[in-house]
Amino acid sequence: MIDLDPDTILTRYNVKLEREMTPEDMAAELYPDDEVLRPIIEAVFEGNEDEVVETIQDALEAEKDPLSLIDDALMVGMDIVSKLYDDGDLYLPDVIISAHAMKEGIEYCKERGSGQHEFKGKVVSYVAEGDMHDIGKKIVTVLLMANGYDVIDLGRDVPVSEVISAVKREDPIMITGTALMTTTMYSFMEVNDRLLENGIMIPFVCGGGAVKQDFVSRFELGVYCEDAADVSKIAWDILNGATIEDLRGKYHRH
Ligand code: B12
Repeated sequence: MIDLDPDTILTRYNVKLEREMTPEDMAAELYPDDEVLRPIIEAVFEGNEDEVVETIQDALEAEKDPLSLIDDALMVGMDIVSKLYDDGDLYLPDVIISAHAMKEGIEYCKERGSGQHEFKGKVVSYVAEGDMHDIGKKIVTVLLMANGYDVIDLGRDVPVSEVISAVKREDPIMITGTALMTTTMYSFMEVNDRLLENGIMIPFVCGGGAVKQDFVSRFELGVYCEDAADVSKIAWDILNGATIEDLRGKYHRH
């Protein structure tokens, strides 16, 4: 018989087995009273892209500013989804569906607004050269987007030179790299060296099945993180002045 620790299972899948309220009821308690914003927030929570656009149209008719709807409604909806996910009351696919609805809404608002929406910061995300495994990277990018970051998603099997060009062009606050194979993760070292050659000293946060802390600690810019949910916390720490050493101190296991 396999000796399973139930606590491990609950943590790993991030879902509670028993709950007294449905996620919808929990979300309803967090919705604001504003009768124009609330329907947009609910549509994001439900992950209904068409309804997100329709409710934004209603808000625009009620003279709301399109760009302000990004922070005041779309992000609020996503914050509720993130909170319930962090508490183990929603599944990851729920987060992804809501993030898509939010993204649709952001595009719609940006097309109709004048000026620029302010994201918290920009992050370049990619999967190592030669590696087709991109499910983890998708989770990382969705969680960053959900927390208000502008994600430049380079996709999978990304050559080192492309990562360096993107970083030079986009000037992000950090990079996230994913590798699922022991053969592909070595390209992280090359990225690290090329960044240093170019005088770029931003945190290079690495994760994915094959990657281990000992390996990432071997290159100067590397920060290891196992849990995708921590990437937005790391980004926030960077915005608040955390150095690579600080991040290693906080997120590495000792
Ligand atoms: C699905 C899968 C595939 C799919 C990939 C589909 C896709 N679009 O991603 C397909 C079928 C294409 C595939 C192909 C291959 N695969 Co494959 N595949 C897997 C499998 C079963 C699951 C991987 C996965 O998606 N896990 C779920 C995701 C969510 O996990 P994750 O990426 O690690 O991400 C999590 C964390 O690591 C973290 N995370 C991820 N990135 C980051 C980044 C940061 C910054 C942070 C903080 C966190 C973080 O967040 C996520 C959530 O917790 C694994 C076996 C396994 N059980 O792991 C083998 C596995 C990864 N594959 C393997 C191999 C060998 C291959 C092939 C070479 C097989 C072949 N002979 O053709 C090819 C390689 C193709 C290529 N060049 O990449 C090996 C790798 C062995 C190794 N260590 O090198 C594995 C381990 C299977 C095995 N046991 O042999 N594969």
